[in-house]
Amino acid sequence: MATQSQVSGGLSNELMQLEDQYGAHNYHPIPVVLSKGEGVYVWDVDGKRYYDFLSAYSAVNQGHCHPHIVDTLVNQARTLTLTSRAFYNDALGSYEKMVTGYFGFDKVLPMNTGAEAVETAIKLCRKWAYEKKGISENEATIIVCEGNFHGRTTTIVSFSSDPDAKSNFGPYTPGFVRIPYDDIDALKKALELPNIAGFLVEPIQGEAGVYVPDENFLTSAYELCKGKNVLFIADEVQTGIARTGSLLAMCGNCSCESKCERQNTYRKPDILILGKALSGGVYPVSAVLADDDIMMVIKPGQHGSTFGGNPIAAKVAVAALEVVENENLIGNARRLGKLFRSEMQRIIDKSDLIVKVRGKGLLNAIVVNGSPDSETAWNLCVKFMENGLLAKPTHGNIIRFAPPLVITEEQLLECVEIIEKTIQEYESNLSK
Ligand code: IF1
Repeated sequence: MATQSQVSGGLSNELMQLEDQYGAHNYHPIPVVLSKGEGVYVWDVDGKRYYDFLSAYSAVNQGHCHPHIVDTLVNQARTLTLTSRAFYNDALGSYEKMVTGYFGFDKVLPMNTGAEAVETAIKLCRKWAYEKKGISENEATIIVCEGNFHGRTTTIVSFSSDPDAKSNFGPYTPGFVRIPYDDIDALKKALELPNIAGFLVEPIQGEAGVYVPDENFLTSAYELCKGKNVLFIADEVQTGIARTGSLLAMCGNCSCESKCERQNTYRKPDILILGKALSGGVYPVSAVLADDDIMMVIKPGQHGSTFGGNPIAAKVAVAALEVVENENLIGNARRLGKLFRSEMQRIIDKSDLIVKVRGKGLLNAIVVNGSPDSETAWNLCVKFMENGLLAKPTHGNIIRFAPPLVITEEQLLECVEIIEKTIQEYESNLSK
């Protein structure tokens, strides 16, 4: 007689096989089939509970299925879902007022996915360059960084340095120049090139492996761009919305009480790109924010999207930001991030398997000893899964840890225990 776990284990396998047979193979997921989420927890089809230490790549900062956000979604879904922008709707204007006030910009252009928002920012920057800066048409160049991840559209992968993201998707969109990340001299040199319109940068490089730049990089880069009348474009799709212990990794123009300790180093980007946790992970919502002298170069009919700025997105985004504010996710991410990194360092100091921890707020990563193409990081994540914690390697030997920002200290320390136990078990098996 098959046991419940064998039966449900069969259910997991059956569901994984469905995806394998009928879905494109554009992902290689950790072998777990999730069916429920609440706060920091997710459950698989067998009813086993896990800590979610990926948060859907920082889209679920507010915790899975946050009641305030889900109730807002359901209520609006029962009222009015989509009008297109051919007409006004009664949710968009108040959302636009709230989000521009919250981040300190004149205007917002609402989109859906992060990549759409990045594409919007590129178009905005180019149009501003031709119509305001006077760069000759079709000559605008945008500086980007090695190791960048800004999405997966053809234009965005055109300037990727990752062969997996880029190869065989050509011909590529011209108009981009790549410099090493966190390299002020390289930026200074690139700014001397002709027709430079903008500098597109992640304040912390997430996918590359949670690379936190030198503490003066963003401020110095901002000042250099200002001096050359080049737009500073901050991609905060992954680092924004309290994830790094500030409202923005750019030391956000916090409207929150708990001013970030880097507040005085804040430089307001010319164009700010948000996504992911702007909806708390319940609906695709992204946004591009800028002041009028930039945003108003786009005239009616020159850009848009069917779902951009729909009533559900507008209401959900307001609710998601209310949760950030009311539950002090900025302060929680900052405080528990420091605790997490110190606990990881304690583990590193007595481990040969893990060599480094880095990050800011609750966007962190550990570096596994060994070559980037070893299976160790993947195998360790499978062991984490068996011990009740879900995480996934970014590139090769780097494991990103990004729990929902609603995590408590007690829950975080329980996760540290799971991580420590798993590493110890893994190392002892290696030594056998
Ligand atoms: C995948 C990575 C993370 C982003 C930044 C724009 C976008 C993303 C800084 C585009 C999206 C997602 C995409 C998702 C996995 C995840 C990811 F591993 F791909 F690189 F987070 F690091 N800017 N990142 O991180 O936003 O269009 O996806 O809404 O493609 O596998 P999107």
